[in-house]
Amino acid sequence: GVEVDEEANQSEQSDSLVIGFSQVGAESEWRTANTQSIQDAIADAGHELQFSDAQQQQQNQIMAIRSFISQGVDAIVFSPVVETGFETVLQEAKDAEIPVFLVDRAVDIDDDSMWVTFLGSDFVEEGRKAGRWLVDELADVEGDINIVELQGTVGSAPAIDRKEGFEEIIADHPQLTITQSQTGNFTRTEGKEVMEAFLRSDGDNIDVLYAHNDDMAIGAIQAIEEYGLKPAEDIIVIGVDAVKGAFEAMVAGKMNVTIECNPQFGPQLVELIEAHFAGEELPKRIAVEEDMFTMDQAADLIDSRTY
Ligand code: GYE
Repeated sequence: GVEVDEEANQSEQSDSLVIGFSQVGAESEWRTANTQSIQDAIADAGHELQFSDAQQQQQNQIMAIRSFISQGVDAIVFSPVVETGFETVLQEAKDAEIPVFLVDRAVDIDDDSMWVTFLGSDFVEEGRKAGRWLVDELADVEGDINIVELQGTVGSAPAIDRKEGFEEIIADHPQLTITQSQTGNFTRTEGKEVMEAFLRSDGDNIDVLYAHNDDMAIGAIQAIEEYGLKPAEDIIVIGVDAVKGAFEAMVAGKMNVTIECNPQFGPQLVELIEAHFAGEELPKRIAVEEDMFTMDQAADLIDSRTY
């Protein structure tokens, strides 16, 4: 007969965690890559995942977290669609003694005892990188520069912070002005629609598009072409994320730069969860490291990109 090592079996079982993950949605290439990375990492580590897609609706996230609590999951992973309005449900998780791991997006809550750690990118710094790149690019250009901005989801950490970081840099350069700014909700469709509206109202005076993510930039590129202008030539196009679609647009000469925001932190997240259950004290804030890529680097790098 087959000898079964009961003890090894048992300890493997008790190490396996049930993890509830309340994800923002499936609004962008970034998000799809992020979901994949977290799903894979949890499966590879032998844990069980309860996955819930909120379709960018806060109400759905509150319901999902309540259902994780009533199921008694071991840990909750939570990427909040917006920064505010989650105090009550996070308090409920805390009362139920279920550790919460914030990922990707932050909440605007002072009491950081409601989560174990926050693992995500520095969105303000991403906004600054976009601003610095533009200031550099336009160093020799004289006269006023009109910038239109496609904001991410209203009230979300990346929309608030990417705006703040970018504005901080251009504030020192009075010739740079944001003339129109609206949300495109991080999607291609809305990015295109809002860019069409920007072009209709002031098409011949737009010098730069700053989009809070690549998907909106890609939608906007289509709007610019349909309007009869050349993206990246007539209008400088800046995106954030560094997804494949942005590399394709840069290789095609239609986009100037993308600021990296790395979604592939699934393995790092699983390490943190396991460290927590092993009794380790974790820092409250853990940053994901990232870079930025321009049009002239795109062809060399596109094949090495993993998202
Ligand atoms: O940049 C955007 C996505 O929260 C960092 O959400 C994330 C942002 C990402 O929809 O593409």
